[in-house]
Amino acid sequence: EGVGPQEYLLIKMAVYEECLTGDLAPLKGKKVFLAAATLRPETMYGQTNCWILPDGDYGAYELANGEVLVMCERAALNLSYQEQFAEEGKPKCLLSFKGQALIGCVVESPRAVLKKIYCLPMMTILMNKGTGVVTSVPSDSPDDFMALSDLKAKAGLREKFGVKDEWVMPFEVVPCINIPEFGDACAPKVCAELKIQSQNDRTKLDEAKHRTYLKGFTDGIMLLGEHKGKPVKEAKPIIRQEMIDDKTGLVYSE
Ligand code: A2H
Repeated sequence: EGVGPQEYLLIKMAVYEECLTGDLAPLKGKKVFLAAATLRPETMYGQTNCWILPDGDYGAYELANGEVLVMCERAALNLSYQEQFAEEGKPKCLLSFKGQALIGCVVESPRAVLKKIYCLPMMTILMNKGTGVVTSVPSDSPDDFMALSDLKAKAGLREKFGVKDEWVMPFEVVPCINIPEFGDACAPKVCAELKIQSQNDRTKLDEAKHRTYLKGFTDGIMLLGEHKGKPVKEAKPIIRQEMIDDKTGLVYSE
């Protein structure tokens, strides 16, 4: 984070047709994707779920090619200047809704080993950054690991947001990168070392992020996928480009 623009890859998570009901019913028949902004495309093998802010404002925006992307309005406006939409500065919004409408939705996400990815609530999503949609890789992201741990540990939290046990309880981290200092899943390791209590433990989570983020890049080795065995610093730009080429990822700057 700094003064310059941040360049993300938007991961196109395809919404299962049967989830386009209720508030989302007007989107039936469209190809709908949740657009998750990430800086770590090489971790996509380890996705376990997708994070949404229940109270956040989201929209479904139609691209020039007819596909529909779900994100916050600010991101859609930014993206409209980046050649994805029919009209620059005027992203076409088909539907607006609160994040809660997406909770329990199932998506299929590129590169993920798990085929069914559930949308779950995360309280710490910032709507002024990225798209407001975050893909969860609890093996390598301390924030993701703690948000998943909170949902598993707190029945009241699941109940509050209408989260069924079976959307959460079966899911464990999917190790996708080895870091010699931390083993096959750095986030749970560092969260335990720092005795992090919840997703709201901001100071410690920032420390955990600092301990793991750079190391994943400099020392990490891929454990899954076509680039298994390669160092992350070699595989990361290749995976990023492969996802752009096969259109499962979109470059997005803000
Ligand atoms: B990262 P930066 Cl495995 N609110 O992707 C909160 N967090 C958000 C967000 C938002 N609106 N938009 C994106 N993010 C997350 C993977 C990942 C990420 C791993 C490890 C570390 C990591 C899987 N989640 O980020 O503030 C997204 O999570 C640590 C920095 O722009 C995105 O990349 O630097 C990252 O934060 C972008 O954060």
